[in-house]
Amino acid sequence: MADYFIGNKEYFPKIGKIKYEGPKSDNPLSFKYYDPEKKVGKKKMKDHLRFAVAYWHSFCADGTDPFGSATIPHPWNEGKNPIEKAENKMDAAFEFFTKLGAEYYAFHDRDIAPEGDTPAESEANLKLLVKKAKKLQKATGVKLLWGTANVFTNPRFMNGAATNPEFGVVALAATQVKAAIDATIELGGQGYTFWGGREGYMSLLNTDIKKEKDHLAKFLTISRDYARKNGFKGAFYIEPKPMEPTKHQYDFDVETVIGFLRHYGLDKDFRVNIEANHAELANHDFAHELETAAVSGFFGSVDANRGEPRNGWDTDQFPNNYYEAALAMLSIFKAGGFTTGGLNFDSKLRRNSIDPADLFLAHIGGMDTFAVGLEIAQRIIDDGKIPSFVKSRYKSFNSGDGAKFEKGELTLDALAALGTKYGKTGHTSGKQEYLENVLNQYLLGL
Ligand code: XUL
Ligand code: CO
Repeated sequence: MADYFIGNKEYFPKIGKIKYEGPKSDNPLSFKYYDPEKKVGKKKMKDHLRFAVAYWHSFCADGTDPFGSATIPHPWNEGKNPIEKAENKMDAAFEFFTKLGAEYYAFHDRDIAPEGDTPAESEANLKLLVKKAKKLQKATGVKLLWGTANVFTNPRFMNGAATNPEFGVVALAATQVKAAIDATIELGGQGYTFWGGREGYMSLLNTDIKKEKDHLAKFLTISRDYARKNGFKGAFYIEPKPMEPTKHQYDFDVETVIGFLRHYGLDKDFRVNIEANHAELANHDFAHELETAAVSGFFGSVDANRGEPRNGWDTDQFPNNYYEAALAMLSIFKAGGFTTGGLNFDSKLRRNSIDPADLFLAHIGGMDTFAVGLEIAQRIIDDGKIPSFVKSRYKSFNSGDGAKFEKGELTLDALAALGTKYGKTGHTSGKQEYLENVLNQYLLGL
């Protein structure tokens, strides 16, 4: 066990390296489906899935909810001062990543380092912890999927960060974003995420939407320029979410974000980081958001979690739905798979999951779910029934007048004349139930 911790203290002493033991294993602390080295199609499972642990949920969130205080013990919070606590937390985090076998992690500036009294002090704290993270990354081989800045928790951001009506707050947000970009570059991060938590509005009575969106675009443009100038080669992600905490967020869903990026000329550098629970809040399927990004070339990364459909807020539960994961992986395949991105568990334990093992069990369940999803998606492609059905559904555009229409060679007059000639057509079944049965057959035949 000692092989898997590198700090001064072992934080999960009863838990060793999590191994693949197969679906028949009775050991809860083992993978039933996720077999990192197993080849699926052309790549190993671990290289398809690129799992990341979200620092904020796993090491900062303590079960607090609007009605009650912390329930989940965090032994790493013992320390003489905020810096020592942050160092302990980081030791615990890397012990966890390594024992779990997640090759990536993601953080906000404030997750890894405490805020100081001034921007300069905050930046110095961050630099200190980045130095430690660099050492731990080197010692463990764990890599940074993406970094970001928390510009939504501090009360100063109550009216927004980049979209704040007060210029001073926009400038203060810049101190954090600049330092978080520096940290991401220093740690070899493969992406940098912007989740516009408070970039939206609560009431139109006090809001100038045009100004706020212009400011957001300006802020993103200069952040990109700064990062590129300083050698950042990774992807920038916008993470869509329709609401919560604001009533309406500007990055509502994937289609909205794509329109925004194109309008402001940011479409070359920015991609989307799609979160399952956010898709649900926008009244979309997770796969709808992935597919929308895939077909437009905007697919970047994924925040893997699930919501509770009957609650209607961002419950950030660990994913456990094989059906949804299979459809998600199929859309990810259509996007060509991950390049800079990965599956980041933006998921948190329930308030009453307070055993140290629960954090492992939750991630094991999420990883197994996507391993199954991956196998099913590969099966859909290899078997070919579903993709070839979709292809044949559009075959009337492959030649003749249909092909002419696609090439823009038919005027509306000409098209209407053809319609008159065709007369009665269009009575072809969409076969949805058949296709759903095929998908179920793959799932049941695991
Ligand atoms: C909030 C959310 C964030 C982002 C990063 O809903 O998803 O944790 O992923 O700021
Ligand atoms: Co997220």
